[in-house]
Amino acid sequence: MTHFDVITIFPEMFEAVSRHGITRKALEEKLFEMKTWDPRDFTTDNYRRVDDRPYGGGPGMVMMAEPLQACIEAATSRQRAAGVERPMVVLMSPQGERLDEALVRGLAAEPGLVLIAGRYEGVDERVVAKSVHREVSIGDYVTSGGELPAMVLIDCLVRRLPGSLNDAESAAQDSFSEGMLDWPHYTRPEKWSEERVPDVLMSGNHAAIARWRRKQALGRTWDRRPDLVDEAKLSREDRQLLEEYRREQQAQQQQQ
Ligand code: 9D3
Repeated sequence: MTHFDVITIFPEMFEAVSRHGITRKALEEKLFEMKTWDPRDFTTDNYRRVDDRPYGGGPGMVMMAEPLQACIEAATSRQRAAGVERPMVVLMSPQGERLDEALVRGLAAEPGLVLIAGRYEGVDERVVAKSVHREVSIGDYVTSGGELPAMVLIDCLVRRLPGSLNDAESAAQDSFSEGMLDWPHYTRPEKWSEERVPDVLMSGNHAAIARWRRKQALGRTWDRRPDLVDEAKLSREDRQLLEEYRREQQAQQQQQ
């Protein structure tokens, strides 16, 4: 069981995780648990303030230390009570380490995560120094808060939990194509808008289908994301497939 405690002033947003799809099913099957904590519930003033102006001036607001710290402590206490000895506190932040599958794998080894999803310009740095173990960004673009990034991380972690995908094959396939883009997919009808499904997929020849798919995956990765392909590290078969893909592409372009 993985424990997620999420600190957010918009707990309803996390219904995107708890009420839909694979994550909903995994939650129902108790493969993980998720609890949200609202810093507003840890305020002591009449206005339930969680943000204030930045010292030094400038635009935007900063999440105040006190309610946030109280929230982190409540969340980590709950995790310890649930048997997580050292809950890892992760701040979702544009300044964080960029999320990729290697980082997902690393975080998947943690029995419990306390995720802080911030709003405003940022959180008081003294809380970061005192209580945050890691900072994670989902990429070099700006979202309106840490909630969507936190949900991206939770989703990536939950789908890898054993029993999470209805299809054990999907997981095996993910590893077959690890570090590569997908091959093209087709379903019925066989002919649509004057376009037919590639013959090999209709052949029933499973070895030929697997070979074609791997060739397409390699070729498309090479075309679209050359940064993901280290040609020196490819097996002889894969180099052969990539070579075939390029020849076929050239032949096709000459036809047009
Ligand atoms: C120049 C100041 N901005 C930093 C890029 C301020 C700012 C904008 C947006 C501060 C926080 C946010 C809200 N986003 C996140 O908290 C966030 C985020 C993101 O914007 N992109 C990618 N990953 C993440 S993780 C958290």
